[in-house]
Amino acid sequence: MVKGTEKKTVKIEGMHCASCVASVEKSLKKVPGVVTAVVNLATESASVEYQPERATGTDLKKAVENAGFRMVEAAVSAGEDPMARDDRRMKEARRKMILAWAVTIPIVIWMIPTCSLIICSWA
Ligand SMILES: [Cu+2]
Repeated sequence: MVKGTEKKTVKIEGMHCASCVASVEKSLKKVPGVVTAVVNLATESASVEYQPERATGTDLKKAVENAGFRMVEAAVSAGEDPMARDDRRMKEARRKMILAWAVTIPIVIWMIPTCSLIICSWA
């Protein structure tokens, strides 16, 4: 991965075969700033790694259109890579754990003297 690049997955419409895939890839790779472009026919998507200061989403879109296809801005946005998603999930889990402890600890603290008091009064 080249430093300072961004990865984007976009949906490509209108591809039918391997030669369509090849022409989309070729066209995307010709865009200045695009480092790699991998097109997947089965999912009708393209993973593009590019330098955001040199290539924009519009450039990519134009390249796809020049090849004779349509590019749809995918639901998978640039910021939502799997790593970020995992990180968010972990923070959420940690928050839940802290909340659980915040509820449990006072109960435990309250229980200890109460328990020992009862046991003591029985003894
Ligand atoms: Cu084709």
